Amino acid sequence: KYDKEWILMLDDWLDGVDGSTPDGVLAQLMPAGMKMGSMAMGPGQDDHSSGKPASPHASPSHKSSGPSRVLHGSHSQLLRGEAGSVNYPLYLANGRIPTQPSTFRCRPGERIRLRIINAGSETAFRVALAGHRLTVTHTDGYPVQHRTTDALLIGMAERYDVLVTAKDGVFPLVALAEGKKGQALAVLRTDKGRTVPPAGVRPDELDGEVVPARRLVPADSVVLDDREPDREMRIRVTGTMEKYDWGFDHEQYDERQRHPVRAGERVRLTLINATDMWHPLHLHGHTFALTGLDAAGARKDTAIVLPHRKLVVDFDADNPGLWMLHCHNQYHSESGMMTILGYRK
Ligand SMILES: [Cu+2]
Repeated sequence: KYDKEWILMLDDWLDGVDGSTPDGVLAQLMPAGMKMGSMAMGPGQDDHSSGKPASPHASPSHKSSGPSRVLHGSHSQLLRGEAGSVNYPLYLANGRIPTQPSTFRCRPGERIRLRIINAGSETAFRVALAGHRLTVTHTDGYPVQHRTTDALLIGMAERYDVLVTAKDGVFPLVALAEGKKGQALAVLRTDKGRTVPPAGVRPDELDGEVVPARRLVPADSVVLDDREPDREMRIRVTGTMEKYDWGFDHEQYDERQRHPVRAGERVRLTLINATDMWHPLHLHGHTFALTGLDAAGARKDTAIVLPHRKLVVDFDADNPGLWMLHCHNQYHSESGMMTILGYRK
């Protein structure tokens, strides 16, 4: 039970800042002379209704524009390597920059359900609320057994719900751009004063305990029942920052690709990260269970796989159709790290 709900939407932003565009930054990330024909989801390329494949040549909107946003040598201990390849001028919490943060007001002692969404394109956020511990109750919309933590690391498209009981005062909620320079800020306030935390404030909790998704235990109501897989699917996550050739099994996305399943099957999907970078991998249309050591793990639809590690998830094929499996690093997916799960008749 809770008294109030506080939704926190986190974002990384460059579109329109000093002439930058996401497509322009993608062009900066690609090695010179590389064609962009594998891109299928960009604006101006929605000519699929004509039956023609997307143009193999970069359209004018894909010319690099604005200053270089390419980030070299970022490092994150939590992400076991480079955190990202794009340096953002702005990190936002509920659409606001840190010098003009949004404020959530409540009374001391009230219990708040905080729903945190990483809507960014290329940034993991490490999130903490000064002076408070977080009680994690849900991830990606599915309940877990309550677990307290100081901070959470949230990949692109991941969602976490946490409970906090408000203390009395003014408390910065900081979303650190993990391994990058900058942060997003929002403020929890119970008093009537006018003080605003400085934009660069860094609560101690950010350097405290960070519970990863694999340590969460699903609530009894959503535990995936114990069942042997009918089908095992192994996919390698491939590509390098230098070539910017992100893909699965060394192939860039093609809309004819199919990873077949049949309705009714229990599927075990193993994603082997053969790259030097982490990826937030997302499956549409299903909610998988992380596989734990001796029991099914938390239910999720997006999960972080660290460099040279694997992510093993189980799901029930119970939603016939064609479903995207892709990296939720938008620049990775646009450069080819997408494929399709397809139900067989
Ligand atoms: Cu990726």
